[in-house]
Amino acid sequence: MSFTRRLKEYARQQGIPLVGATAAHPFTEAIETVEDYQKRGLMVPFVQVDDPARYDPRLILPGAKTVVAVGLWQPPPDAPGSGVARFAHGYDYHHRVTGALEKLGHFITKHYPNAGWKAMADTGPLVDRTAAWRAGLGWVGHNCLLHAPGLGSWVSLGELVTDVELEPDVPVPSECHGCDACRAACPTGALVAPGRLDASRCLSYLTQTKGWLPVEFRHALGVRIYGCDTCQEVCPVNRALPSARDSDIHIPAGTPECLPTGVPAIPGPAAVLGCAKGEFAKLWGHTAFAWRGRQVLRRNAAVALGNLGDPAAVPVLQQALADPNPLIRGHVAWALGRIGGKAARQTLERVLGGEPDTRVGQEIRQALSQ
Ligand code: B12
Repeated sequence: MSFTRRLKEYARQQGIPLVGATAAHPFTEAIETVEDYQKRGLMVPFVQVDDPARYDPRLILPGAKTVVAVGLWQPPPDAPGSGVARFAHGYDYHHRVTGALEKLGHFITKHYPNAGWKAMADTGPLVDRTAAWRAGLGWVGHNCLLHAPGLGSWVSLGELVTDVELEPDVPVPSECHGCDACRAACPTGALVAPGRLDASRCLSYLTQTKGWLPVEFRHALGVRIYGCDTCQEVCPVNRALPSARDSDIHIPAGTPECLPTGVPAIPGPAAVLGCAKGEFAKLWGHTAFAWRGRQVLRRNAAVALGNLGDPAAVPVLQQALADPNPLIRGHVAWALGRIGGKAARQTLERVLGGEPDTRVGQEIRQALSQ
């Protein structure tokens, strides 16, 4: 058996459902995609698009010959409707995917003691979806997501760059027939063209970004606290997947990096908003949303409570209106305005005179005028 096949066999034994290899050539598809984004005036947030290492594995590891891409399954959440998107449930996928890749790296070292390798899962400069597509893990749909046969787009990606030469895989043919259900369902029309996302309108981006949420998107955010799955949930390829995949995915005991377990259930928005400083890291330090910090999540939770419109949330919002952070007070004021009713209104009127922050004052006045 060739070393490539042994490596793949080992990956499967370790509970890694998707693994493939591609030559460490420049990522021309990603370069073309980014150039098109720039032509359209669309930003790609959180990454440095002009970093040449994003598109060339040889700049990450001198003498690189192969990129090994892996994908880990994102099981359906234990707590559906929590407002947290599927990729962010359970243990942080950055650690799980990197852990899985490191296993493969050690396997390579065992057979080639002088081999060089570097593992990354959204933690290095490379474009993960291009690596996965080239390595034959799946095809890229109109919603920009990589869909793997049998698992759909519910996969977290990462790759390992190595100077060992492995047999390359070939890209799999696309099963996206351009129905555009994803583009039609996007609540803010962020999928401006097939495979092109205006991140500034994307609800996933908005839940992850710092600062004040633009008022025009607050309704559309609904109960989302972190991420958005709408363009994946409506995809007919994802919908055709069997609902429970556990029996199909071989995850042996002792491979915690391949299965998210043991993380406390994500509670509703009231608990997130009320979460004390010391509690946040204790409860959610292991998740993929912890990096964004407590205040952004609390801001989103305030908006979610407003959108739920349940007057039972007024007491928790009243309390948060005394928060030292103006960002929280401002979004809480918006939520109280959206819930409306006598108690919410009286609370807003009571705090208006004493509010020291101009922006929060504006939010309160706007909320009262609703
Ligand atoms: C920035 C970023 C975002 C931004 C912008 C997303 C965007 N569309 O560019 C925001 C915050 C909005 C975001 C949101 C989400 N993200 Co994000 N994000 C990233 C990040 C860090 C970089 C993406 C990037 O470089 N974009 C620029 C363009 C060039 O690259 P790309 O869109 O990733 O890939 C394109 C090219 O590779 C090209 N391409 C690939 N193969 C081919 C083949 C041919 C022939 C051609 C022509 C082109 C082509 O088309 C791809 C699709 O546009 C990656 C991690 C990483 N380091 O790569 C995660 C990543 C893309 N995100 C991921 C996830 C899960 C999400 C969300 C689903 C999270 C959620 N539930 O809320 C949403 C989905 C939004 C969407 N519809 O895309 C996963 C995707 C997994 C998958 N199955 O595809 C990644 C890979 C993280 C990971 N390691 O698992 N994300």
